[in-house]
Amino acid sequence: MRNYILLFIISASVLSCTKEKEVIVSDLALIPKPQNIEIQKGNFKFDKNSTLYAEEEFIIASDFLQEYLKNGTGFKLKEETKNDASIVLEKDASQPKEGYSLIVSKKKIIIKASDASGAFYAIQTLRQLLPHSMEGSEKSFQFPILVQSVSIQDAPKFQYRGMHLDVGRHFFPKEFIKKYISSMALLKMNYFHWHLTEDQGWRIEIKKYPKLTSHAAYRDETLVGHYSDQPQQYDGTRYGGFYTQADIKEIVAFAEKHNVTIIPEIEMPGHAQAAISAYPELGCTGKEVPVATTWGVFENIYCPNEKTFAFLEDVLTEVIDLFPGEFIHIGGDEAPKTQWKNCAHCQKLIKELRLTDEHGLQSYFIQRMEKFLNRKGKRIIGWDEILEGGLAPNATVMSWRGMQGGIEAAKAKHSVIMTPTSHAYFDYYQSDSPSEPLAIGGLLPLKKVYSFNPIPKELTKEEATYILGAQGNIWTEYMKTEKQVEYMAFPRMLAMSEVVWSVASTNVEKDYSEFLLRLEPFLDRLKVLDIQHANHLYELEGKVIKKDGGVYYQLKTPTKEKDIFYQLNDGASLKYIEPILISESSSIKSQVSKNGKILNEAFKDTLVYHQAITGSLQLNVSPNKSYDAGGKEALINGINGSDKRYGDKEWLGFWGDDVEITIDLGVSKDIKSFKTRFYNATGQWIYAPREIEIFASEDNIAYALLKRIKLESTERVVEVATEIYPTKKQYLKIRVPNYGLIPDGKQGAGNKAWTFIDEIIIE
Ligand code: TNX
Repeated sequence: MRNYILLFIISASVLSCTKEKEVIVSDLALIPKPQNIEIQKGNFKFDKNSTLYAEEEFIIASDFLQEYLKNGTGFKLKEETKNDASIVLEKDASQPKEGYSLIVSKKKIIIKASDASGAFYAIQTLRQLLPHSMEGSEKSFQFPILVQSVSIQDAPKFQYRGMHLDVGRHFFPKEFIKKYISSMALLKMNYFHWHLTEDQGWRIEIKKYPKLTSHAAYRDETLVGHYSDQPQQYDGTRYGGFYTQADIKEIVAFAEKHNVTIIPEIEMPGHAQAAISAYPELGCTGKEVPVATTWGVFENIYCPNEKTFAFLEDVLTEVIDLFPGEFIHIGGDEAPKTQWKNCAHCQKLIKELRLTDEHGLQSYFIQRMEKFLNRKGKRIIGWDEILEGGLAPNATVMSWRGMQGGIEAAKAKHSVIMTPTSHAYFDYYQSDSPSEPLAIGGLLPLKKVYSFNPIPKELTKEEATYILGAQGNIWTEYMKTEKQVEYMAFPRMLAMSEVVWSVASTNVEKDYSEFLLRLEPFLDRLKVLDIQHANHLYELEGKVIKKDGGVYYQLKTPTKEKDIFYQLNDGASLKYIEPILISESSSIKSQVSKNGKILNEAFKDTLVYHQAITGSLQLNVSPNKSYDAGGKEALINGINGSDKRYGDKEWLGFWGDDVEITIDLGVSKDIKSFKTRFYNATGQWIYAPREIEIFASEDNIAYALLKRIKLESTERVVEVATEIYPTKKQYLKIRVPNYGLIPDGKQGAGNKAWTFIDEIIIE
């Protein structure tokens, strides 16, 4: 049961005498949404006579408020006794961990918290109740400010509310890191996962190993365009940068004042080519290698020899001194074992330690580093590959290849942070629009982030307590500038803040549109903060629905109070009122407007009215839950998926399964041709099948093979189109065997490949 009020409307009778505008919760535009809000009548008048009392323990909260007011208004609150102050931050041991109560009344603003985090978050809520124009630093804001009277009781859902940033692929200066951390604080997020070392650059000064910064922090040049563009081209420009230990201390102190803990990541044993480039003895071949200039997974990984362990212990000793937080991330992902397989020392070690294989050796590597870090009072986090070959005893697992790693780890009573590619990879596209800037691939629209539930159904209540929370990841292969990072981070980070803070949604459709009501005004706050953000709020969603044997096209726009206009087959522009009946192949163009003003680019959809559209379909396995947004019917709804993004609701994704699709056309029909499409994105582990088979039947029992088609194309979208010797049948069966395990040398080698299937067109 939700114990907060969604849309609390002040009673009409009160309003009619005061003529005040109705205030509803969404007007307050608070993100993440507090657990419980009750709006009261009236306002608190905030002016130069307002005074402050704050308990000593709440110094980060009171300092933040004073600093904030000084920037926005040029004014600081005078301190007063608890009784006389108009803004009071007091200790109340009955408040939940990191939670608070905030009561704004005509006379006072009273904040109660049991810990410093709670008090800090109360101030962030108060900040969001103040006009967004105060976020500016012109000191020009005019008093008095009327703050809405309200009573808020709030606490986070998860203790881990994270954002990640990869500074290895592209380097971002100190000031930007601070800006990123301060936007996390505004959203009550508390862990900044700082990915500091990569194949393409080492970014943290280590005094004992100066070549890590003089050499490993720079690459000769960088790939231009997308990794899959052929031929590959490079910019010929040296690129790099790093943080000095002084920079890091400054950032850590800044983060502390924003109630954010930094988790540094020092990758091992993979993603280590830059370090090996500086110190070739850390690799198994001893050969010189360049700092990587392209993206992907590299075979030059640390060799598990004593030199490497001494190096890593030295590095981590300096890292520990810089970062006071409990966690150190040691990576553990994407470490191809080719060199370990061919290295005499590694093979000897496997025998000596009685390990089964190279995975066991990786596990030995991580466990040894864990022991070292545990002795120093630190806990390790690793990507979910650290499950392979045996999990280090106290490790926390970051589940990125879906939720499965997290499920396994939680069942084994290990702490888990959920950050699956399907819902947490903010380097994926956020819209299907052709005008989106180049990104790595995939599709992760805002709504999908919002719909994320970090607690998988597979876990019992007890097991679920091991899920510490979730995190949004920003990998920066395709983000060269600060503005680009912000564009990818916002507004998805706002949705993620709600996933980890607020009560989980039980009705995504309803709650998402309420979230958008708060998001629209919140974007003005981001603007004043000079934070770039994407805006796809006015994009239309088209959906085919089938009713009483008819096919209809439904249009939806997620925000309220908008009109939709559409043109069917370039006909007259009509206002959209209800789903449109479709009886032939059609094109539909639509646009959103508010008060006559058009808000978005025209959205175009094409519907192929084919033989199977009125039929039904069965699958032998369900598509993966992360890629089944359109339901199985999406395969015969007349609409093709995007050419560029496999994550839309038209593509169905299957992980490792052999798929069998049975289509019932309803009655026997003349079948003359068959068309479908598969996706290839090896960087995302997606492979078109090697062959498919098409069968037909009249009774759904005896099937005859119509065609076996070999697929060899490596194009992003593999089109299958084949004529069929005309045959009159009611049922079709399509067999799509999975590609198999991902071959060596490719990203995700050894894992199961994904299969993505688009519309099946029968004519
Ligand atoms: C996989 S997530 C990676 C990163 C890439 C990212 C791109 C993870 C542990 N490894 O190295 O940047 O995909 O989406």
